[in-house]
Amino acid sequence: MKQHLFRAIVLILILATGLGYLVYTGFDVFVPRLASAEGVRVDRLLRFQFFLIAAIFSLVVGFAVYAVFAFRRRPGEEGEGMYIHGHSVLEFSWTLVPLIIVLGLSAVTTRDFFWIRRPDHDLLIKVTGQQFTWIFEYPDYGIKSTELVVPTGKRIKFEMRSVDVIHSFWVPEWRIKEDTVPGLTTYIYITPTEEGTFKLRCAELCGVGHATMRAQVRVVSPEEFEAWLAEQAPPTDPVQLGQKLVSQYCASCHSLDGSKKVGPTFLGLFGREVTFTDGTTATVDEAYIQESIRDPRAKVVEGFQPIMPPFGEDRLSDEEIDAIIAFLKTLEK
Ligand code: HEC
Ligand SMILES: [Cu+2]
Repeated sequence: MKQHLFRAIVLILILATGLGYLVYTGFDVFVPRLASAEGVRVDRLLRFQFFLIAAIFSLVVGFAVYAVFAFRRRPGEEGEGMYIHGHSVLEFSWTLVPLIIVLGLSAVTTRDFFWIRRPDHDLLIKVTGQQFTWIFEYPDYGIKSTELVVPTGKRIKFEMRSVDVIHSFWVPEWRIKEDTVPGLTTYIYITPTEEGTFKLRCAELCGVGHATMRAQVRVVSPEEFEAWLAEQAPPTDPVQLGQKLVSQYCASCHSLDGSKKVGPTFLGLFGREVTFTDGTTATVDEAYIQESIRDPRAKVVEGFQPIMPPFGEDRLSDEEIDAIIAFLKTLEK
């Protein structure tokens, strides 16, 4: 009996060492590189759990595999093996030990969770999820952008909204993910630690354009960030402003080159004859464009789904709509 136990334990130790080594070297291969201060806690927990899983897996599988070979039925053996009932020490320990492990893990996780979400920040960025783009607003600087540019070493509060369906804000290198939910304001805190270019992905299936709902994330030094802010002041020329707004709010569904996306192309829009789903027609003019933006469901263009979100005063001012119209007029065929 002692000899069996000894052999099984040796097998378990070998298995655990091998798996532990795999976790140790494989972590950086399978998990994207880490680029935020908050993510350090996430990785620490994850790594610890992987080691724990490797140890428990080795214990269970080690005994099982050993038993299959050591206690197999040999030629000439008859009948069934021995039945053993009740072993208080074993039963208490396999109940108590996992309980203590799980409670311990939840305590550490809770501590890290509240540390990651502690309410203090150096920079506020408002994120809007919209089918199928991301819009970033820097309220302290009066800037809106479709590219997310952030400085290293500053703790950023991302305040998130959705104008249509549920989306999810996810930069894998930052580790922390949060849904944007219509009617709710959600938030996360991130302190980027690594400069570079990353990809923000929508991690919630949100419609036909979900796969393209990405945004470029550029993490730069605080000095470069200041320089970027200075460049972002909104253009005063209406056509340029309109072009910028269209690329921010509309280009995910409307092309500028004649190709068909989720919505009709903007090329040659002004003056075009359109037919609606109810069979009526109209010629595109200022008033029609204005209405299409504020209340897209009023008239739905034939051959398209009525999925365009209405843009109220809170998202586009009358002046901004005028600028968009000024830009659309330049897109003649
Ligand atoms: C989620 C996708 C989506 C976004 C974002 C979007 N649209 Fe649309 N848009 C559509 C679809 C689909 C239609 C056609 C169906 C309809 O008429 O509602 C449409 C129709 C239109 C029309 C009528 C076109 C025609 O040929 O008569 C105009 C004008 C328009 N959109 C302007 C805009 C502007 C300006 C923006 C940005 C401020 C914008 N849209 C953002 C999907 C979108
Ligand atoms: Cu999405």
